[in-house]
Amino acid sequence: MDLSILVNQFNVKGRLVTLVPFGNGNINDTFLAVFRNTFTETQVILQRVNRKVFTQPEAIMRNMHNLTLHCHEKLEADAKKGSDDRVWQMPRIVKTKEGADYATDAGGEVWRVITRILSAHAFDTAQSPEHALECGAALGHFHYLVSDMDPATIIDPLPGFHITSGYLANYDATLQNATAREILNASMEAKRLAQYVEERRDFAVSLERAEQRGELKKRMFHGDPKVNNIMIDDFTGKGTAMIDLDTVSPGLIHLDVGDAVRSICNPAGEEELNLGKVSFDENLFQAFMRGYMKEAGTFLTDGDRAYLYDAIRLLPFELGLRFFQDYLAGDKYFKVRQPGQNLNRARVQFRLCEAIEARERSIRDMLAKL
Ligand code: GN1
Ligand code: MG
Repeated sequence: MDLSILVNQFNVKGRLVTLVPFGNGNINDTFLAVFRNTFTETQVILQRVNRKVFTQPEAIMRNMHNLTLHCHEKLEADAKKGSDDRVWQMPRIVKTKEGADYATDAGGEVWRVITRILSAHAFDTAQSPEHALECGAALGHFHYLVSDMDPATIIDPLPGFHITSGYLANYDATLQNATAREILNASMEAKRLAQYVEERRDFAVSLERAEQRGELKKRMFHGDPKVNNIMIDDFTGKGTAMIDLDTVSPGLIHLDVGDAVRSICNPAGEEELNLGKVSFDENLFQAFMRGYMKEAGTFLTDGDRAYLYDAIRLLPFELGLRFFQDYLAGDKYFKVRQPGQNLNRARVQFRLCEAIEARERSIRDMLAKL
């Protein structure tokens, strides 16, 4: 179906004047739609929910409905109190003209429209320690927002998401396939990465084990708090909203901290080709953690703190493994613009994991001082 006909099914004031691809997401297809009337304009985000990844798109939309219901109420109550130094925001669902949360096209694809957070931007890499600090504050505030949400109102959006043992099993299963083995054996870099995985199998399950022993408890988490999912106010440089809310569900908040750190503290970003430029920037790390602790420090338990280093080391490993498995399986999960892109993404994450391992002492010291 033509996208302009589709977006016109939603309840937005004015006439559609622009509809263009938007952002750098690896999963959903995202567009910016601008509607204008005589006096002003409204900008909204149109998204096709990727059904190959989110096999129950209706559940995703139900979750978003319940999440925004909870958070908007809390945000507005806080705004009334006036104790914050800013207006924290969260996008809302724009309903169809029939009053539904999403539209389904003739091919069964699920489309939604959400509001765009205006006068704010997200970046693909951390711009400065100040930016990293604001990313930390935004994640911490998000954890505060969802901390009292009833987990029963959320349907698991992606069973097995962030269970590293599952990704290892998936990787092993992929390597049972002859084509995958051929891809692996065709490249020195791929073989080097396979060796890298072998050396870390035990460590990869350390958080799962701690959770099984009862040392760590699930709470509501974001699931994908990378730097380009954190909106920064254009006028103040302060964090204003977390976006990309599909994976919000009960999980270990460590994983959010680890995921944010792996994306914020590597100034080269996820697509760098030159591994010499991939690094773990301790200034950005320190700033991020300071911002995070300011908003969320009070609800971290001793157990949480004890496993923060492991989470920071784990997330780049896990994401590298996911990219690598997808490369070997023929790029079925993460969108690619060129062949070999998922292999390179894996190289970057494993390099970052190495940089973290090399700085273990100073990272642990820094965490102990928080
Ligand atoms: C995916 O869609 P996007 O780009 O925000 C992925 C994350 C990864 C990220 C890496 C549902 O997120 O887990 O960290 O790519 N999301 C899902 O860029 O798998
Ligand atoms: Mg995402």
